[in-house]
Amino acid sequence: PHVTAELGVQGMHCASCSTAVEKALRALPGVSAASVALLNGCAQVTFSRTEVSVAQLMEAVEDCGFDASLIS
Ligand code: 9UX
Repeated sequence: PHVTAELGVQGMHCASCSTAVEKALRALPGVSAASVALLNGCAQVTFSRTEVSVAQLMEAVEDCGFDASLIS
């Protein structure tokens, strides 16, 4: 079953930042949707918990050069 998590993404300053984070999240196996809001620094990610973990989602954000936190 897919669930949606909300991640905080700190340090994004332009649309290229949010696009890069979206691409990185969507490239992960098990992620079916990712939407990153630049202005409020928030990412909504829909994923299969059997295929990918929240820790891995946060790792992908951090590999883009941003700080990630779990909002809900
Ligand atoms: Mo935009 Mo983001 O010029 O690290 S790509 S600020």
